[in-house]
Amino acid sequence: MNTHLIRILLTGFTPYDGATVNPTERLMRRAPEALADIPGVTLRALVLDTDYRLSEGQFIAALDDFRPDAVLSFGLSRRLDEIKLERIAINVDDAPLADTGGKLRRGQEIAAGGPVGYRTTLPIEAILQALHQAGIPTGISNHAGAYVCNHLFYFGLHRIATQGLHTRMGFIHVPPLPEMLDAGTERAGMSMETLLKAARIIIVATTKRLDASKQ
Ligand code: PCA
Repeated sequence: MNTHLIRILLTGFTPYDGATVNPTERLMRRAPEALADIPGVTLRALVLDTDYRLSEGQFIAALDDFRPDAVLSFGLSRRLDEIKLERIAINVDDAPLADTGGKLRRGQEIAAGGPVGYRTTLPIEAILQALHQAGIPTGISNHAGAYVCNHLFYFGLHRIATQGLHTRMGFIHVPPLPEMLDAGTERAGMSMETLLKAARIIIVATTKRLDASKQ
């Protein structure tokens, strides 16, 4: 029997841009209990500040302390109606919106002289298929924006690469919760129950790939 537990770090973000809710923060609060029964996995869930600088230190602390086999980072994208599995992180901070610390970044490199981009190290095609099989609206995206989510995605992959770690990492953007949408909208949003179900499927698909690559 394989008694090795796969260590998965889940991250989400605090509300930003004047909102009071970020579904990914709520997902982090619910996940440890709701997803505690996934066999072979030990989980840690972390809420990061939506702040370029603070999120880096918070991420490094968890990476060093927990030493995850995989990091699944979640963030909100208010315009989405489906989950987006991000394929590429880019080496640029460039958003018209300041972070929650009040910092505005335009056209700035994340890692000076670092590669222009990194590809996700999650099996996103397998994850996409598993989510579709469960009837959860999902797509693949080639651009995670250039705000704090892409920042964390790039920063994390760069850190993992430069430290020579085997940790896999990917980023998942999620739609707003139904209650975050304007009254009368035709959009559905995505419920916390669906988000939890999706997180479970993503964890299981990632774990399968990690198991396979160890044999
Ligand atoms: N979404 C933002 C940052 C935090 C979050 O949940 C983004 O897409 O960059």
